[in-house]
Amino acid sequence: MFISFEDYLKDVAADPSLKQVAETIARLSEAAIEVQRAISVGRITKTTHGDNSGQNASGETQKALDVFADEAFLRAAKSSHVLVYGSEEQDVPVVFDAGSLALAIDPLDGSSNIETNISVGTVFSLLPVHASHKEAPAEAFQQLGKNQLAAGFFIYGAQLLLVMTVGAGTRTFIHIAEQGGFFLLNEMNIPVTSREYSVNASNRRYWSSGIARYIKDVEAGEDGPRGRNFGMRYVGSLVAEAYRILQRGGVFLYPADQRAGYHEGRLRQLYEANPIAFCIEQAGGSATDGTTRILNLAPKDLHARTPLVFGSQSEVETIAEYIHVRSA
Ligand code: AHM
Ligand code: MG
Repeated sequence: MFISFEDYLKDVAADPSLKQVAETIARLSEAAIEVQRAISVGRITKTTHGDNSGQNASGETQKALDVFADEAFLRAAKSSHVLVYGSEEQDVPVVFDAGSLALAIDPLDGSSNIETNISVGTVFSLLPVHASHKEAPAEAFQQLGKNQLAAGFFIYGAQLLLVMTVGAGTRTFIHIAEQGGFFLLNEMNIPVTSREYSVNASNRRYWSSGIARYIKDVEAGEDGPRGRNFGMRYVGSLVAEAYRILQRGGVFLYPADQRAGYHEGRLRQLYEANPIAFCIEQAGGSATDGTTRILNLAPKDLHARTPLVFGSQSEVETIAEYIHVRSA
């Protein structure tokens, strides 16, 4: 028998400290269905596809679908228990009238893949707003990632999936339109060891010596110091890489590099690294900035970046050893 998302959320809401979290995630899932519908019709609707709409806070070009997704999740946040909404597509956090939660969100991750029919997604993180944040709610984003109450991501791909955690394991739900909702698909469990890595190797010449040596050694396969063959997969959509790793193990790296603007890597701490790290850890994996646990990193501002390494525990540890050895 299938367990519906509704029933699962009822269980979550039985814990009074998570009731508002459960209700908020239910609203986010409705917004995700809206976004999935917009994606599925492609260029037929000009309001959601194609034309660039401007620039986001990081100076990156916004696509129409970035803006559409941001508006859909902003409405969902406003009509649930979110007091402050911090989005990749908004320069500064948006504060509503009432609520007990801070939502950090990348409304449309991997948007460079939209036209190519490759999976894109939405990544979200829910933090508590404490009494001490009431005067300046955006300060709720200054908490460590380990304070997250819930985190997850939607994947708009061959299937509409929701991967999420409230700190008691990581689960995947699949949307079945004919049945009118999401249903539990899997409890995720990342294998400890792996033979698959994921990195944008075109940046090799900008990497630190530790990262370059790690990749050189996995590429050397059974003839090299690692003594076994590895495969490589890189989609360019964080949600797709994260889900593949949750399913079958592996390791993902987006390290810092020497390009201007990449000295802290590419991915954003609050709405990419933190939520992915929470889901990965809750599935038995690890997530670091190369050496330090992501969920213990001192928070910087809303749009700050961090190097990100996550996946099978033993491989994440091996990468930290390469970084330590090379910088020693
Ligand atoms: P975005 O939020 O602007 O879409 O950027 C994040 C994306 C991730 O999905 C992906 O892991 C990474 O950027 C790919 O970067 P690159 O094209 O440098 O390999
Ligand atoms: Mg993103």
